[in-house]
Amino acid sequence: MCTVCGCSDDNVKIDGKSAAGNGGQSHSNEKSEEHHHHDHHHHDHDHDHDHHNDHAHGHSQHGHHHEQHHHDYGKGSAGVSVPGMTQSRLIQVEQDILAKNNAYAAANRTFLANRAILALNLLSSPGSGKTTLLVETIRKLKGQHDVAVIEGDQQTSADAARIRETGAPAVQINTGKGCHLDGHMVGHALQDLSLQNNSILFIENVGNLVCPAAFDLGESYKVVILSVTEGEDKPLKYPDMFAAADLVLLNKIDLLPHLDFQVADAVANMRKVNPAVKVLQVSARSGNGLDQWIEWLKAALAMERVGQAGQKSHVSSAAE
Ligand SMILES: Nc1nc2c(ncn2[C@@H]2O[C@H](COP(=O)(O)OP(=O)(O)OP(=O)(O)O)[C@@H](O)[C@H]2O)c(=O)[nH]1
Ligand SMILES: [Mg+2]
Repeated sequence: MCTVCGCSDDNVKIDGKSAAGNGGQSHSNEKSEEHHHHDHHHHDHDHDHDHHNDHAHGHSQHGHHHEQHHHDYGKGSAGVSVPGMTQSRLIQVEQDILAKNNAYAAANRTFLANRAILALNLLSSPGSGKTTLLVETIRKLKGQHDVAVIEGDQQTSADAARIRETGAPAVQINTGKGCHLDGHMVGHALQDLSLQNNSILFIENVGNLVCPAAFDLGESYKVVILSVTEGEDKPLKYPDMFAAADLVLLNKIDLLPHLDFQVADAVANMRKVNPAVKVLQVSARSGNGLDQWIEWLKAALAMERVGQAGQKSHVSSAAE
């Protein structure tokens, strides 16, 4: 969440052009305002008791009391800790940020639904294979479905360039210090793409297993990619991301013979935080499992078309 990571949208660029002055989505003011009060507030970690005592105790009596060195800064009601901010103020700031984001996301969702566009928010840690998977997916869909891509990264337009090589249109959003895409940025990018009705829009989020989970972009589904090199424990360590997933793609399965990664354990961990989540095993490198993913996409796209029909019968005006 932004209140923890300190990310800001001050330096957002869409296809290299500044997206500054972006209508109140920035929360940096709220943060800096808090910093002015820094000296006057006592932080209220009720769990943050005198750790020096714990330290001394652990070593003098038993030597290896590692559990006593566990400081849980997520135990407060806000689920996070920021020096100088009370838990209730933190909750208020987060609610304000997310309410603004949700309004932009809702507008995006209406825009997309009116065109029966299937929009997928692709989320993962850096390097788990989002862009590689997209390139291979676009190749497989070529001639069958229109595809467009919004690429999110802190810096560079390298991923948008990789997508454009396939012939699909792509817009690059650079988030600067920001660690996630938000509804406002995606709304701008939607205007820059000439999207076809009943097409597929892939939104590659910034590589990060934490912050992007909280930000609705107006997508139809969140697809989380976990690669087998990252370890089976990731769903337990980053539960918010896996809890938000509609589909998990377990990527790089071509590497399994070289690793001691246990697929069954990884899936069991995903189910602990998201009991109903669908999991597909794929390799963007070898192409293994990609046909199932393509089938999932086609089914979701068909649903989108039905959704549009259902919505149109209830909506009399074409207003957005
Ligand atoms: N062996 C193997 N390598 C893969 C696979 N998919 C991606 N890679 C490699 O993993 C590396 C990272 O892939 P990217 O597609 O750039 O990953 P990403 O998630 O888009 O990365 P960021 O955009 O930086 O977050 C590249 O070297 C890819 O070639 C796969 O299925 N198997
Ligand atoms: Mg990428």
